[in-house]
Amino acid sequence: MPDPGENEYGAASIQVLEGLQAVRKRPGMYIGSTGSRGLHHLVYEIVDNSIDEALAGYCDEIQVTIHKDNSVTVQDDGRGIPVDEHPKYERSALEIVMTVLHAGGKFDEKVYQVSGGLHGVGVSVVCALTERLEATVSREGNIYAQSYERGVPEGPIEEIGTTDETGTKISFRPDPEIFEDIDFDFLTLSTRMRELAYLNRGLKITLTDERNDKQETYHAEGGVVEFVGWLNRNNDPITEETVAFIDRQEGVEVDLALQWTDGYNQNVHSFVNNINTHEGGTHLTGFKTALTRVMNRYAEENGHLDGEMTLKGDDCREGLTGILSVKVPDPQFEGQTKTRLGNSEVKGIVQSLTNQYLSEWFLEHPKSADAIVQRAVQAAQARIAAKEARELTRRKGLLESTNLPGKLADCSTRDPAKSELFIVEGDSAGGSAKQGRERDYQAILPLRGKILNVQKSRLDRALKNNEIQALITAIGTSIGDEFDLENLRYDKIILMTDADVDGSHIRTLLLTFFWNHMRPLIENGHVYIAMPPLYRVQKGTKSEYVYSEDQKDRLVEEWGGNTTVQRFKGLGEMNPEQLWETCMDPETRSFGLVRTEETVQADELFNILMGDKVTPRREFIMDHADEVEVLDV
Ligand code: 28G
Repeated sequence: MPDPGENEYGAASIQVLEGLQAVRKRPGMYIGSTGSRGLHHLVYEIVDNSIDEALAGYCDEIQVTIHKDNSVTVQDDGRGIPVDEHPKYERSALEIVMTVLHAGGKFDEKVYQVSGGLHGVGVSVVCALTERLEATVSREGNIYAQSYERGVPEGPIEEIGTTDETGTKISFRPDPEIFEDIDFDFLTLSTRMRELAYLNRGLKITLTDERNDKQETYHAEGGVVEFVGWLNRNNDPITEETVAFIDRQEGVEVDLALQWTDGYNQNVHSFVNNINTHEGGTHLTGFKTALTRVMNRYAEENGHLDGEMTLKGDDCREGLTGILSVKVPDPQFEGQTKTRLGNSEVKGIVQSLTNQYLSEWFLEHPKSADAIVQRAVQAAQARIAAKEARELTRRKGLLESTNLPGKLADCSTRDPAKSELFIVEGDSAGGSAKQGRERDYQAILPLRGKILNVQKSRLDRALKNNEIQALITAIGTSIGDEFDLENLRYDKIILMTDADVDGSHIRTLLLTFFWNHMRPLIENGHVYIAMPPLYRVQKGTKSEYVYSEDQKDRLVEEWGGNTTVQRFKGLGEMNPEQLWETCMDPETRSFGLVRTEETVQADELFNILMGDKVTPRREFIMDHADEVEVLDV
């Protein structure tokens, strides 16, 4: 062993080990978390490298495989990571990429740097956080391989065969010492792989799950146009054609596709260098400004506007499904989650290109343009009607928390940080919850029957619905533009519905309402789902609540004869004490937090669950029954 520090090799070794230690000691600093997000991020990080190779024009197929032991293999048909020896460090380029922190950034001249969010931390970070990683490179006629254990090479790079193909294959198993759980979720990975295929036209991505023999291939020659078509597959578009263009100005590539539907939601997603810019940014602002201007100009010139009326941005985007994907050489990401583009020059570029292409498209497709603009005019009329309805409601004081709904059993504390609101399905469960609760900090709002499906109606109608009014008043934040988290009256809002089909429908209706009109509640982690048990199994003095059929059968078998099984058909069948124990007592209750970081996935889900078409909904629920659960909690 050479004296560390004596030569470049020794110095480099120390640097590598220090880097490795740093990553393993504080993994969250590099991949965001050691939970499910961080885990999936390992795959994204590796796939990003294949995508870079595709963007460089050398790779057109990526295969991702989840193996039975939760190891994952990613394979591409690019040029293969270089393997030549670095003269100074006496090791291969492959080894440097795999073991030196940020090696990528230093000597890489990527066309599009991915420095946003957590992306682009480098393969070495993944290597350090895996139990074992195997890299196989095919290039210049040979196959090379090297393996690493928790980031440390098991041996030197070896030539293991010959080939006439080129590419890179990386297999790894996440380190269970680092991650809370190493189970990969097919829906999470497939959503991202599909998105990547749509964002990088022509690229073929295959995702295989060997745990249950699932396989999906994503390949879109039409790019974002097909993305929009896919997002709208369960909607009714008002025009057959999709508005689309792709162009580049001052090194910035802009790729846009738009299609309006007869629904009421905006479903526009923006991306920078393949990263979903959840918080928007200059590119989105440029697009929105141009869209509003072009539509107003067209409406004006073609006599669609009465009197003083102008179309606001939201009018123009009602029912719009769109993808804006830009590629920026040196992106500046800002915002809480580093998903807002800050580069000021991008605004003008997107605005001028959108302006130019959209105006042209409207001229060439007058029928479609008329339909699109008339739709926006209707939205503007409805907006004005909704404003009047809201003012009326406000005059009556219906949305103010000074006018709390009669059926709310409020808690006594006035400290929102300590308060919890249980939204309970049905009066009978509401009664039990009122008896069982800790009235000091727990409030109960019983809801009767089903609330209005807000996905199918505009806000003016929603506001006339009693259950919705009660909900808004009790929560205190108001809705939409007037939403203010400061006025939130409860830190935790807990949806407590029956563990059956109706219960899950009501839960989804409530979630849809929150998603559409009080989104920050979900984004800031204030919404929870109570998980009531299905059975209570008892033998003598011992008893246990169980949450599935399987679990019940197992327990009955394990405990043997003389067990009694109580089945809860709904919350209403639990007595106050049982309800307290299972759903309300902070010491014993089981909850799921509603999280929706994947907004494409979330919009999609709400759309399918609450939209007009019944068949896709049924199919979706059947196909993804367990994932709907996972997504909900
Ligand atoms: C399968 C899982 C993940 C990759 C490549 C290809 C090259 C490369 C990767 O270069 C940086 C830049 C040039 C030395 C580049 C091959 C140029 C020529 C590449 C991947 C350092 C690394 N030939 N494919 N990196 N080079 N696929 N897939 O990681 O100077 S990473």
